[in-house]
Amino acid sequence: RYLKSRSLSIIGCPFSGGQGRRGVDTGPNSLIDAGLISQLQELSWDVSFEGHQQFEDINSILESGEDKDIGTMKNPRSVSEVNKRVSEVVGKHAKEGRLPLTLGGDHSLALGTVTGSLSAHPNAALIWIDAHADINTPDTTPSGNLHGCPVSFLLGLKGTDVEPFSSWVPKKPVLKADSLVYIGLRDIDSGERKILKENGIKCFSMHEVDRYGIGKVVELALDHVNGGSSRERPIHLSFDVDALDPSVAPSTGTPVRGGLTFREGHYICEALYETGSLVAMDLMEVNPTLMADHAKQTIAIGCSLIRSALGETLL
Ligand code: 4U7
Ligand code: MN
Ligand code: MN
Ligand code: MN
Repeated sequence: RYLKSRSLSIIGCPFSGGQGRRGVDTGPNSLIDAGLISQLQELSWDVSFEGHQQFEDINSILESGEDKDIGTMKNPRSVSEVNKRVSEVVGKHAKEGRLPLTLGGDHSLALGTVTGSLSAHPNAALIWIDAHADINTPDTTPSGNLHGCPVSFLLGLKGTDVEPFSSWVPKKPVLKADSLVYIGLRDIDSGERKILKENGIKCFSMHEVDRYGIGKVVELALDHVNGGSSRERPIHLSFDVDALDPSVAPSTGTPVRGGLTFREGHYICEALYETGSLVAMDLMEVNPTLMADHAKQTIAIGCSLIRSALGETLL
């Protein structure tokens, strides 16, 4: 509906500066090595992949220790610069009518991906699948890790108008609070809980998944962003693999027990494909160096979630 044809661009983002554990920067290449490109071609997508983003210059600043904290924020210059570039490349592909599929990398990258896709589809809604809300501001973050903060920047919340981000993040908020919906939450910080309440943000935590079942939850989530009527609004799907239970996807930096099952995760992706309105997808936080005995399993699940969101059917 919003894409020129069945075409997508893979944007590999080998970056880990939004959090403290090395290895998540190898996620994108692991997904490519596992055969993601040919798997998507088999689903009759025209896949373009021009190699991973080159963040060597930024990553060397990161490693040199020169990127000193600004207030609470860790690695602020690296995270800001990477996201600025990501927003440009995602925006470019989206404006060409292709679906940008971003492979992370840590979830701070979603500041760039969502800013980019919304520049092409200003009316898009954001569906955020995660154990965490990633809505801390520089004032509320308990860790200083910016992978816990991208949503607050997208909404332009108080405390996010800070350098170096303010030099490029649009002054007018990228997203309105009612255009966002979460599924899978189970680890929310107290500052985040307050933000979610004050802004009336729609959340389907694991409690709601248990109560209603995943089918109903996805239906309610789509109703929320579409105002109950049609299913036509463009959707950006940002999928943090830690939304899945750690027994299903162990190789990730911030695992939380009590997560989505294998099928619940895939169901969400299948249902979003069925809307015909998916315009962008992120698959984030795969860290093959953690629980390395299970890295293959986690990578394979990353690929299959993507396939489900891009039209793989069971029958
Ligand atoms: B992820 C946390 F305090 N909320 O801000 C924080 F619990 O992208 C975790 O969802 C953030 O993996 C997790 O550091 C970010 C913490
Ligand atoms: Mn998470
Ligand atoms: Mn996340
Ligand atoms: Mn994580």
